[in-house]
Amino acid sequence: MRKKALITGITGQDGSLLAGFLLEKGYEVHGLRLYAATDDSERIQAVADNRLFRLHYGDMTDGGGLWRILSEIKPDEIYNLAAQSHVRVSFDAPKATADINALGTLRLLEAIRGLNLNTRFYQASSSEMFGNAPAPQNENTPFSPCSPYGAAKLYAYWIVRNYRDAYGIHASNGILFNHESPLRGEEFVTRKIVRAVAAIEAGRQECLALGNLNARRDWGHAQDYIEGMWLMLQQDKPDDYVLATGKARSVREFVVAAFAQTGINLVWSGKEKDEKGIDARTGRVLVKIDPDLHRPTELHELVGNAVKAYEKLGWKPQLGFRDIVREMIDAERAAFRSADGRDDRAFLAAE
Ligand code: NAP
Ligand code: G4F
Repeated sequence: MRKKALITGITGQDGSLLAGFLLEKGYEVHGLRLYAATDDSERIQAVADNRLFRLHYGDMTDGGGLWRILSEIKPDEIYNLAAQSHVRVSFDAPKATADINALGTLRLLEAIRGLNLNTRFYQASSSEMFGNAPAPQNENTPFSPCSPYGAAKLYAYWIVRNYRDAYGIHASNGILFNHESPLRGEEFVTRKIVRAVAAIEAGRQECLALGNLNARRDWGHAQDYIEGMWLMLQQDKPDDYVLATGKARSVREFVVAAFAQTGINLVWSGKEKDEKGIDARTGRVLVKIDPDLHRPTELHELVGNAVKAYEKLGWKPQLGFRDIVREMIDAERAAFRSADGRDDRAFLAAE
């Protein structure tokens, strides 16, 4: 019997990669797609024509719509990836973030319960839930979120555990640390950096404006993490797992590594808001600080311990920091070289 999966957040980085992964495994893949007046299906172009792929308009804030879609599809597996996923934006839109990320998860679980579906459920939980708990963080680290995004994700995490215990639903939390790819949203720091570096190299941008250079993140590759999500739903028993590489780098290190890919040796001068990243050869200022890009509360260091995922799922990340930077920079440089019209895009330094 062919398995059916429903992916919420299908147009996002992880949703689009997971769709390709599951189609390769022979799944029938359904995607929940938020209506957008401007076409946002670029990431799913590669799978759009597959006869086993189907899109459904829906919104995580619309419980009736989710109920109807689940009753039509009756999926074997649901991957709940839809979210307002930008931490900085969650400070500006805390209620919408909670409605989508926290209550949206509850709406899906309620539909599974109410329809009495035999569906396995994956929840995209986040290392942001740990806040500034001492690193390294694992499944037993106490949570202390320091953003509206983290708090909303923590509600979703606990409601998944509660529905698992109370109603026997096969529901698992993947507590994923930052993971990147060329498909990463343009507002996240890694993609913003590589886009700017390629644009500066092509003479299309003067300078890159950033917020906190000293924040440290455990950056893995999204393709590795997609497989981890799937493995969680193939287990006999539901559980919660951290997926991470175990190594953290600062935003500053990411910037230096990205410029190095284009042959630029970046050196730093000045302090705090006056700090600048300078091309050692030409003296040109390539990076400056924009205090508006700082967050009201910052999460300083995330480093995950994924031993449980290794021992129970056999999961181990294959790609490391250098691979990620290289692949992301190569993709941006290729976009400039290609004559597909992408080179007229605006490179805005806003977050
Ligand atoms: P992403 O690229 O921002 O994708 C989020 C998806 O959610 C998009 O398809 C978006 O649609 C959709 N969405 C937003 N609001 C919605 C709504 N009201 N109803 C239905 N869909 C809605 O995020 P990602 O990086 O792929 O991450 C996937 C999930 O993992 C998210 O839940 C994120 O919070 C979580 N996570 C990510 C990371 C990471 O490092 N990437 C780490 C831990 C956890 P539009 O494109 O139309 O806006
Ligand atoms: O790339 P970021 O926006 O990712 P952040 O906040 O870590 O969140 C991502 O990872 C979470 C998992 O830990 C996910 F749950 C979440 O959905 C998302 O995918 O920022 C990374 C760091 C932050 O410390 C931020 O303050 O980079 C710092 N930063 C410095 N300048 C910047 C900028 N971040 C952004 N987005 N833009 C800047 O200009």
